[in-house]
Amino acid sequence: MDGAVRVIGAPMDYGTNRRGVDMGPSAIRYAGLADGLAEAGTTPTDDGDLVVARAEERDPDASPPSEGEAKFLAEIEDVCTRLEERVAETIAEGVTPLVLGGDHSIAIGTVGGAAREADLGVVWFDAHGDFNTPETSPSGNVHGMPLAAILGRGAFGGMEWARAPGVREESVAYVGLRSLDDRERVAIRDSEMTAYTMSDIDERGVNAVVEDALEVAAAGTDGVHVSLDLDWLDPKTAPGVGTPVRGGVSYREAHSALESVSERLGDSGLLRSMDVVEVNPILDEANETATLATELAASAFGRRII
Ligand code: 5AB
Ligand code: MN
Ligand code: MN
Ligand code: MN
Repeated sequence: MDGAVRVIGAPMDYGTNRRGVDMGPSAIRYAGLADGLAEAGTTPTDDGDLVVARAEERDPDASPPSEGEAKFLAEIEDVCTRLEERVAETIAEGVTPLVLGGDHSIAIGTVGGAAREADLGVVWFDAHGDFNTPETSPSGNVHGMPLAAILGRGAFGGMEWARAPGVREESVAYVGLRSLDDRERVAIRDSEMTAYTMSDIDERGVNAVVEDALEVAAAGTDGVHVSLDLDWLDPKTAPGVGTPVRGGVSYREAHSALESVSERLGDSGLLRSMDVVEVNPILDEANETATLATELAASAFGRRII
């Protein structure tokens, strides 16, 4: 893909209880991200990382979350609000933002920025639905809630910073779901989103499913945000994630899927933004998952073998 890509690191782990995803941006860069993006034909620049305080630096007097509350929500609001600004500025300059997580709650900021003054479609590559609300979450972890936040579900309906009015439910498509909580499953079924599960990939093959998901997200929108949670892949291929679920896509299927992204969106300029999240170097094996994240981002931006 021609064009400028700006890497933005969001080293945040407030949204999960497995510490270590805050090191994701470093690990992904170290795995050769800039070279991969250049090989894809883009002109990459690196905007560095957002400043995110470690959980240990948090005010010890702050009250812990109680039942039905999202953990670290004020901290996540602070980071996502700043990220949203950076993403919106980047797009306004005609540059495509590639945001490195961090846990998946950073997508609230990325999508918020990308959906500013635009109708945005979203393709969500994930084992999980990330559609819990503070009321339905079994864990209180906000990385299981970003899509509900973006769409203003439950308590998020009253949180201006979290909602992205430019995203309509019918423009959101999941690819590869295989782990949903009970109330989350009902909420997804009752929503206007399109949900392709691993069974759909088994039956139809990954390319057909991804084509359809991209069609859903691109129809009637100004561009598409691609959110890649590394736990979308099988844990044998991507071991460095905090919430692994077996039965995910293979190395080749993942590459093929992200190559479809660049084919369908890259040439037409419809890839508006992307985030790569949930890489946890503490749980990884020799930076394997970060390397995979790097390769998949390069595929999404158009890297080919020949
Ligand atoms: B991820 C779970 N549904 O809400 C919850 O990795 C897991 O961003 C969420 O997809 C996984 O805590 C969040 C049980
Ligand atoms: Mn996720
Ligand atoms: Mn996930
Ligand atoms: Mn917002």
